[in-house]
Amino acid sequence: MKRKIILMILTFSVQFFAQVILTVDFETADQNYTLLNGGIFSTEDYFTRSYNGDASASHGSFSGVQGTYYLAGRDIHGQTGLYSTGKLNIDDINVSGADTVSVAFSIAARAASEYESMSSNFGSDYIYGRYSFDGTVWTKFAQFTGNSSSNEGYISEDTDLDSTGDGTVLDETMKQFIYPIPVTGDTLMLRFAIYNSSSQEVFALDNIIISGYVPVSLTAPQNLMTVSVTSSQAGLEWDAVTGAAVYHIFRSVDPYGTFSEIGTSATNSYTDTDVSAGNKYFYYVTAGN
Ligand SMILES: [Ca+2]
Ligand SMILES: [Ca+2]
Ligand SMILES: [Ca+2]
Repeated sequence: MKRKIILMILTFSVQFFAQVILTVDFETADQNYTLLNGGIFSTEDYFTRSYNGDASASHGSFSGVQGTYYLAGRDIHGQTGLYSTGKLNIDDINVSGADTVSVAFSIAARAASEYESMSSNFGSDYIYGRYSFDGTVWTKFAQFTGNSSSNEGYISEDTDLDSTGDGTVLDETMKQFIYPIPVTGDTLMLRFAIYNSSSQEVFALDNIIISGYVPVSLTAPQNLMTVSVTSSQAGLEWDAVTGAAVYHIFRSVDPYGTFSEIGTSATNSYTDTDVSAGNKYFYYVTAGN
């Protein structure tokens, strides 16, 4: 009986690691952010870091809060000037090396009868996010507003950014939204603008997470070898690769032919049980995550 197994090893694979670049969760005051037009003007009139049970800022309890603190706004429309908007600024976010960035955050809005879309000049209610890499060109990436220019009981995501809400309805439970941002520079700036025009309307924002997707090359698996061979199976092993979460095993009967993936393994070994005596098999293994 003739058994012959010949092995080969292939190359590098490029994978993308998501890594958190910056978090603004409001658990610490003024950490990584600044507020414009912030303050507590009365218990029903504020734009401030707050928490459930805050006696100085009346908003009831929001559920799904990350940690204890969040940013809350009520009746933000003129404490520091006619129709002034509350702004949350996050500057100097170093995204160098990332191909793509995502911005995730949680948002809630208490039900009220006076939410209007941004097409209502005086009663409009909104929260939107913009980004810039150079500080001059700003691109809106997220928006929440009323669904019509007349009073409604809620605001929702404005998925097409046309100033009328049309998507997920906000309520008192924090909901997470995630937006991709194409990287065109090394330093990212974010702005959130919040405006609500009556004392009944309350917004809350929490847990802003900026993540980067960074290309990382995994090294090729080395020293692929057979550790056991019978007439019906071949046991393979190779050196573990740092950062690999899965290995893909490919096989062909012709070294110049088409290799097919015959299986995956979470560890640096694999047993091919689909072999028969008298054949040559060629293998390669790639690392992934
Ligand atoms: Ca928080
Ligand atoms: Ca309103
Ligand atoms: Ca819309």
